[in-house]
Amino acid sequence: MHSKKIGFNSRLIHAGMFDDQFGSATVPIYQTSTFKFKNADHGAACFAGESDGYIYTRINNPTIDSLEKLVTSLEEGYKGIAMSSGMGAVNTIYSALLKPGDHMISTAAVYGPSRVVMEKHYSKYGIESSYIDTGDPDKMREAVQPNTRMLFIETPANPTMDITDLKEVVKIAREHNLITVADNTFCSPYLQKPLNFGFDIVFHSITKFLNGHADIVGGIIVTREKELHDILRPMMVNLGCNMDPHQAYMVIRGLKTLSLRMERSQENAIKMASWLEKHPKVAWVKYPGLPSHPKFELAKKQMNGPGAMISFELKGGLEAGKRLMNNVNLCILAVSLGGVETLIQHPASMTHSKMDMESRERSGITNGLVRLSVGIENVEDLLGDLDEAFEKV
Ligand code: LCS
Repeated sequence: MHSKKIGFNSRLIHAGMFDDQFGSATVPIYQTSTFKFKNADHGAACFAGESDGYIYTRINNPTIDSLEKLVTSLEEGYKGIAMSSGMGAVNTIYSALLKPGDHMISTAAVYGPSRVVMEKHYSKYGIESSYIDTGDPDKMREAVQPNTRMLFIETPANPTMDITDLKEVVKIAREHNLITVADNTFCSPYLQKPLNFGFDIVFHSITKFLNGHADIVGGIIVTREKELHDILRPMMVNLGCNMDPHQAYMVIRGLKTLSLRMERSQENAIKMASWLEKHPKVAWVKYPGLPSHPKFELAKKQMNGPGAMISFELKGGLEAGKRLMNNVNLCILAVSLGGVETLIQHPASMTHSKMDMESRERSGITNGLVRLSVGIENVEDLLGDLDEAFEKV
């Protein structure tokens, strides 16, 4: 069932379902690498795309199909392509849609590996890229070159929480005939649907809010039109970054509670962001739900809520960051995000510690920056944990 007529919450439960032979009320796991053809002609028809029969799990699989249909329905797109990871999605997009001599414009604070793989590896094949403040449409226009082919946006960006105006991106892309790609990992389709703004491609690290339980790694791409899907899908198959059926089942299960999880995490995040903003050891808080966020009004327009990700800057810099990390108990000191458990991390001493300070600061990763992915625990317990940890800072 892929119906836009039923509501978002109903789609979370039903949009991935299909009629299996035993009438299972949940999507069955087809844990197989390969599928039996009825005969040689059937095999030939499957390969020719003239039959929708299954062939081989790297190419297609009913459980993975279900997840693809489900997320496509949530993002209101044409079709989905599930992946082994969010980076699988990034690489499928880069390698399928960019060729030597092309140029890509990307958000300056884009997820680190999305930039590293482009600058270190795709550059070897003559693909150029610029990393700019995509929150400023004038800067985006200035960055467009005759060979620009793609605008690759992450909003809110990880971990700076910078917000890009989706409508402006599409406007600029249409002026210059560019492909638009949105990393929607921080929002999930519960909060933001870039395809409805005219984006060509939306993708996720499914590891995060979509799965929501910090127990699998995966990714998914959804396109608005058939044309790009037909280019991206064979690239995923040939790169071999397919999802596994069991992994797809886990995500389908996790997705059922996406709205409930997002609502509860967001409720906690709103309280925590306000608490942090008043804390004497905090220099500033960047959360789309606070009027102090530079794009507060835009966030209200293009997101259905401020979400569950908060960044804040400690007055005490690097040392304060380490101390806070070493003294939390309930908040888990770990990378990743978007699960039911609250995670805290300090990019300068953890994920970005290998970057020199100047480049880090240029990307907005300041010494005292802390990122919180707020979960669904009792908020008073989370605040109590932070309060105790702050005392040691
Ligand atoms: N895009 C964003 C915005 C991400 O946050 C991540 C992972 C990815 C893409 C890549 O997805 P993956 O391959 O890991 O499924 N973000 C992580 C983070 O912030 N900490 O650990 C991973």
